[in-house]
Amino acid sequence: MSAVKDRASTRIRCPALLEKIMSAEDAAALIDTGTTVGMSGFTGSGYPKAVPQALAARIKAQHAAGRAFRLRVWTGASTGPELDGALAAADGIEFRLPYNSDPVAREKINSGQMEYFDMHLSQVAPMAWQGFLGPLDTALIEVAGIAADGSLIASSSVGNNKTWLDRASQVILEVNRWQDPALDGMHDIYYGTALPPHRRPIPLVHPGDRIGEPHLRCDPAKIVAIVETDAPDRNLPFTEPDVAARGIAGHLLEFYRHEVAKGRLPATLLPLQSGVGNITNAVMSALLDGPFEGMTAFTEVIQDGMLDLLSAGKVEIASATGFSLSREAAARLNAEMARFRNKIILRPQEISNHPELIRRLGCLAMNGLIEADIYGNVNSTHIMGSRIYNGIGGSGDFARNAYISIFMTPSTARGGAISAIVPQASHVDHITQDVQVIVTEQGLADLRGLSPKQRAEVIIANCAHPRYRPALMDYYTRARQGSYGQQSPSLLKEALSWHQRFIETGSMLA
Ligand code: 0RQ
Repeated sequence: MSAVKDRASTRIRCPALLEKIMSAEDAAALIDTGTTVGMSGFTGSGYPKAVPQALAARIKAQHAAGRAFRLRVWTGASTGPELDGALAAADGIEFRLPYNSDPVAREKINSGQMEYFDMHLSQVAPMAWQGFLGPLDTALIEVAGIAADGSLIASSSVGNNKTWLDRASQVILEVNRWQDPALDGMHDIYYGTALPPHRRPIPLVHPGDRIGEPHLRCDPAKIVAIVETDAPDRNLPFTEPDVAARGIAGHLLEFYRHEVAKGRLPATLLPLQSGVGNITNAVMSALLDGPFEGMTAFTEVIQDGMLDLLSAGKVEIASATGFSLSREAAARLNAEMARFRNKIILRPQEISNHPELIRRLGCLAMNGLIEADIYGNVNSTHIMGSRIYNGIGGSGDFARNAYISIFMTPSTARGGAISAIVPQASHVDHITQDVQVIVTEQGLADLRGLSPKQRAEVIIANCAHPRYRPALMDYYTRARQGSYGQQSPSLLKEALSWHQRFIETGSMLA
């Protein structure tokens, strides 16, 4: 035990807390069936890694003994296989919120074995405070260390940790020695949020503003267990942008150049928000080679491409709530932490995604989509209208409030069997009013100021794949003749027939 304490003491500087150190199995035993656990973690960073696996083992043993054991799980956003994957595989999650990208959990959701509440990421903490989500029993939070005064040094993501620590009846901490100790000082935890009618303006007017405290507060009396870990975040391999992603990035850069030339954007652009994935990395690479200097980012996640932009000095400061890096980029971040430390600020997700701040700063929102219809309604979440892919994440927070809301996608999916541009979206996350620009490798549709019919013509002409363009034009032309109304012409019996054809034949092509 004393050896454990000695090892821990470099990261756990508060002597009074050393006696709380225990094994992951002992900590997992403190979590009961039927309770709600608020976990740290955002897009694969800063999530607890040991206790969820011990919990999964406990759940399996309980199930084998014929006893029910399921939890309600709240997170920041997606976590990793050691958390969502392990608990879902053990059939231990009864209900989960918000964003998920774990394939095992996705399968449980789509087969009806797990309830999933997909919500805007900025709304999770406020709704927890408003009491809309029910009580929170346990906060299970990864930290990079514990300061001498008992305050917590957050890990590689902040997510909803502040709220979980404040709201939970008991707290379990994982102190992960893999996380770089130099993360200390990178976080900005704002404690000024309140419930209406006591809300005040959030005093942030630039992505680089610090408005809070470097550490998370935590009532030591609530800490029931501290578990030491030494395990990496889920660092996915970097995928080189493909031809379509590079094409999309090219069109977008051209659009930004044009907007600057027209005087509608400053030469430094406006704070960038970028979603996750291959296309975003391509856009970041294009920005690296592009003409814009002195940029900033007000976004959710720092990806490899953003690190390159920071490193090159093209982006001066990036505000986010967590990292989502490849293994190589994570190693680079750790090696050069001293340099990046002053250029990156990690905030609670209710601040990184706050509508008030996104609107004030005038963010350029760049997100992926699954499908868009000819009128510019966007589906970011559901395959064929009913199967969840990931979730809305922060895309809605940014899309509605951005200076320009941009959605990007390859024009086809599944080897060309699916058109990303369809007569009618099979599910809508972003209504046409929240979508100003759509970009595919075919081209860019600037929808600002256009009526639905004008939008349809531009989207079909500029964004649809040539293989699907004639069929879309044919549908639209007939809808203009046979529709019940002419504001957004549609043929109700036919509008979703492309999706039905895919389900029946494996292709949207007739
Ligand atoms: O399926 O995984 O089975 O191969 O959808 O598609 O092309 O790899 O796209 O990784 O850029 O993700 C919208 C999902 C795009 C993402 C979405 C299938 C395709 C593939 C993924 P497979 P790609 P990307 C910041 C902002 C919501 C959250 C968000 C997302 C899979 O951007 O989750 O924006 N967005 N958050 O085959 C059927 C179509 C399809 C399709 C693609 N039209 N029909 N399947 N696919 N288009 C981050 C956070 O909020 C945390």
